Amino acid sequence: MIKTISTTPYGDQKMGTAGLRKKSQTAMQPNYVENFMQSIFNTIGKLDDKTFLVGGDGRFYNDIAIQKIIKMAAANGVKKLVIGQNGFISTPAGSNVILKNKLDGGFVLSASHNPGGPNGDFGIKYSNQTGGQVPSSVTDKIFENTKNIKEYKICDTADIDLSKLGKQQLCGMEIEIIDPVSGYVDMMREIFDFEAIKQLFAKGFTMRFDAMNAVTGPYAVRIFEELLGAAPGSVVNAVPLPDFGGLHPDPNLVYAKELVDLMFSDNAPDFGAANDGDGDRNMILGKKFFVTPSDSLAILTDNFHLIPAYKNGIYGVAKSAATSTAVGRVAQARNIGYYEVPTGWKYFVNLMDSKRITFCGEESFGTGSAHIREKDGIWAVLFWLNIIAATGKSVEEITLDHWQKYGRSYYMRFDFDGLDTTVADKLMADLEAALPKLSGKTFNGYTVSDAAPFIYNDPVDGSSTKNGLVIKFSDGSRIVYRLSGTGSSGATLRVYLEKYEVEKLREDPQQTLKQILEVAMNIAEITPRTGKLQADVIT
Ligand code: G16
Repeated sequence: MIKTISTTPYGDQKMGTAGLRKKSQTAMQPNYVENFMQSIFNTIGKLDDKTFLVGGDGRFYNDIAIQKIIKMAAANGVKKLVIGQNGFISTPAGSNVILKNKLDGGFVLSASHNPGGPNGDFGIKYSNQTGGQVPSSVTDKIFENTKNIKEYKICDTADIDLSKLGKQQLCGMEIEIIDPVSGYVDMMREIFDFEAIKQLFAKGFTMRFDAMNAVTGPYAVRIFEELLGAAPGSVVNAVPLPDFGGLHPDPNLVYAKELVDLMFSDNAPDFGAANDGDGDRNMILGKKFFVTPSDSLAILTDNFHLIPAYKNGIYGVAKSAATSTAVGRVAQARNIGYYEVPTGWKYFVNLMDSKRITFCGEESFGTGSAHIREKDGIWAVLFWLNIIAATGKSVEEITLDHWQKYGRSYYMRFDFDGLDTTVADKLMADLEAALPKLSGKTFNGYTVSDAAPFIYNDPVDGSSTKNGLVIKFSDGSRIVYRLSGTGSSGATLRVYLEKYEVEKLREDPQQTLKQILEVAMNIAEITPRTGKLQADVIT
């Protein structure tokens, strides 16, 4: 039943910030998924003692791609696959399955927060035994393999029934279908004070969780409504759909519009949250109040002692370079380790494995801890609920307390989408070349104190990574420029702005950052080079 099929390479199968992300139509080309998966199997080498996880966020084409992966794994001699029932698993739940069961890695089929459907995006995230996504040294080898691939192996059988829990066999490979929700729920119960949160809801606390028709719906209904007692209907858009019901499952102020409109209305519940397509991102809202992901990381870190799993202490904390410096002030005050890494959760994995950090987070709506090796949307929501239950304070009060204690980093991200890749690459290259000449110069009253590419030297494996360009000003303000690594076509220029204030704590961020935005646009010549007068998406 095992067949070897001839194929020809595609030249575009390089993984980005988090796995392979492509237009669904690209991924549906003949042998596209097969070439990519065979290249991974070729790169791993010996497979007869390996067990992998397979699952995904339920998006369009996952059902077909998962069957291909199962049949190819069997034909390549993989020992066993552990598969989420009906092909579903969230990215954090998948990381937990890999770690708890000591698997050799896994494949989560998701393009994360990107839209789904025939005209949306498809993706594959590949993790190793750490439960985190493989480092660039491995993705580089896989890419090389994709460029030379000549054949792939597949077990020529009917599709596997993924609805029945339990074990079956395929071409000599063992398959185990698992419930994707229960193990994750057990882990959350071990970390947080479910009793305290239950009492909070029993006293009439209200919440709205928007699952955005993506993978977290079943997890959220089970945890928030069934176990913690949030009112039925608190979780909305709770049924995962292949096209996310037309939603763009990116939990931010722009795309989670329905939730944002409710939370800024007079009918707002006490607490609002959303997760993304595969459940690793989160957005936190209070009544008429938004918490930036950078502030959220700082606030969670400062309140670690309120959470049962962390109350005896944490190792340290890390953020991506583009994320605001708010958490750095907490790390200093708490005297814990503090690290800055390139954008991409995979860069946190060595720091967690070597017990240098417990918490980490990014401006791109990701927060997490060393309980797994991926960011974790529901974990962040539970962390906030646990703080609220322990302090009796609202989201706004908790955040204000934090700013009063540490000052506030006004922070926003401006995305210039759909750029020609040549134009975007040249903009970045020219800007990098110009950085050395910027030091000491003053723009709109802001004097440059330092301007350089961000370079990360991993303290564990010694690898060095360059990602983004950072301009620092003498008052502590910063501009960071980088190109997104998660798009499926063209280029997106991200411009991250930050200004630190200790007294003016309740200003409008857009007003506060207006002048630095002008500086950022001018220094990088964004309008003349791209034709864009303003950003397409502001978060
Ligand atoms: C991925 C990575 C994150 C990164 C984000 C944005 O998230 O795991 O670490 O911050 O992409 O990357 P970029 O700015 O390159 O688009 P996800 O949720 O898409 O897997």
